[in-house]
Amino acid sequence: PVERIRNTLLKTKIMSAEAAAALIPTGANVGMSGFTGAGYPKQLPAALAKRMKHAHATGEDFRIGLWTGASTAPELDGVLAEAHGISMRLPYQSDPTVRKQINAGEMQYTDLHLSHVAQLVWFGFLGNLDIAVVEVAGILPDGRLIPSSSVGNNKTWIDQADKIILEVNSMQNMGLEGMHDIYYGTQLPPDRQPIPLVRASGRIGEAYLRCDLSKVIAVVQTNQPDRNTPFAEPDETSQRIASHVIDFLGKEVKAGRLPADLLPLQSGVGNIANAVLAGLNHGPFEKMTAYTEVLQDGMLDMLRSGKLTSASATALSFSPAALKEFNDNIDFYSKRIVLRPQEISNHPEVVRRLGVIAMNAMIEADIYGNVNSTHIKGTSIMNGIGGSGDFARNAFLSFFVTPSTAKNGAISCIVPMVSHVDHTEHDVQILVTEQGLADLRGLSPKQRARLIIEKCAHPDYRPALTEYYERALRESPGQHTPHLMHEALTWQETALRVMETTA
Ligand code: 0RQ
Repeated sequence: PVERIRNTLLKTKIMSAEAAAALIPTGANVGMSGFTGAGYPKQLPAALAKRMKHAHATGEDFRIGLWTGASTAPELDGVLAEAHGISMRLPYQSDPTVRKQINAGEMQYTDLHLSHVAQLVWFGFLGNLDIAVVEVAGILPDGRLIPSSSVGNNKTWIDQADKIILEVNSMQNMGLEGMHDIYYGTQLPPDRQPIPLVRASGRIGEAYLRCDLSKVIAVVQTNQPDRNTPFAEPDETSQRIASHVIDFLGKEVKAGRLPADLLPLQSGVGNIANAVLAGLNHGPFEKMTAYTEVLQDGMLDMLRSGKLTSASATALSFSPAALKEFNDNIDFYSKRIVLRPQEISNHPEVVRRLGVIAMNAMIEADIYGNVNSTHIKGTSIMNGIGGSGDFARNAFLSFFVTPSTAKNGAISCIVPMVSHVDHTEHDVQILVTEQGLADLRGLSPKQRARLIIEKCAHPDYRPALTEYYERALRESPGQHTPHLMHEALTWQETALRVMETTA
């Protein structure tokens, strides 16, 4: 087998996960690697959770601030939450136990735009980063690190943390070497310079993470795969949403507003996103590119078929079948994929320069085009804003997609007023449900309302939404964004009762 740890000093730091976990004190802020189930440490968190449980059993408090790239996996978020060991979580999560503890008020959660996290740490706005725990694929003789299946915030964790623990995962393909582009040109204001990336596939950095070896306190060896959750085959709803999006893009090309090979694609995670990508893979557009956050199965298929010539992302999040395809053909894919730090993959400056086509999922939208991506009925978090805001505000075209109803039709995803706003009407250009597509570009609030109800709402809810809107037109004191303020959120209360009775 390939020798993964080739630096002599770091060889002397090899120890068990238990011994490394013993070096993390209670109250520490710990920056761990991991982005959408890729490249997270797999053994150290379990050993740390064991220590936490032991401390709690003897009446001691033992909790850490846990910072990551984005969501991780049961072996990280899951075990630490089960041990009641996370006091503060940021910036994005999707773990059921974490979510439960946040919504029960036991865990603090700071939901941040993913492109912001690194700079907030550099600015000193989040407090001191005590320890970095980062999975890598290998260590070069000179101590530089071969990044793993995600980059996320690892550059910042390694640069900013007082101490570093490395998990070297021999399950990660050594063919990952060279696929990364770690940009070291970011400065702090007032000395910032333009980020010199002018093509989605461009390279502006280095293939390795630099590492101050004197900060490394432990090296742990693991041999475990990433989370790799399978995808469901796109259902009819997802396919209908996908076909509305693809028809729209075709019309934009015809109208001369988009080039025939489109502009770099960004797509959120989940089954609708995959259905759109599957649709594009069989659609009319050729030689597309991607400038996205997470590279999922759909984009891998498009690279394979040649529809997509290159893809830039910060993480690889594959099903087991796609991972096998990736590993078996890594030489092919490594020429076409660039993995970057999330501050670059999601950077507003770059997203705006490249003219990215952004497609993200939502929980609900209101009749004026405000979008809620994060909250259930205003008070409970689902996952977080992730990168959706980084892309939506700065994109060339910004789509938000959802089925028109949730909970088997019992709840309308188009409502008079959203219960929480992540993307304001100013950042939302195109809303799509299986019912249809509302192109909101250039429209006033009142023009938007008519179109959203007509094109996106489910027929079962259209009459009630129309009735609300028409009464608002008659009774609202302001006629720019007509609302009945005492009534606008009653749809949320009704939905909450539906959810309570069906739970
Ligand atoms: O709940 O599983 O308990 O039934 O919300 O909804 O339809 O399964 O959709 O998994 O694609 O998630 C917006 C949450 C959609 C996701 C969101 C309930 C529904 C279900 C999930 P159950 P679906 P998805 C790049 C970009 C923000 C981050 C982002 C997300 C659950 O896409 O987190 O965009 N996005 N990042 O039943 C009550 C409604 C509801 C509702 C849905 N109106 N009322 N419940 N649900 N609509 C990626 C990253 O940044 C990492």
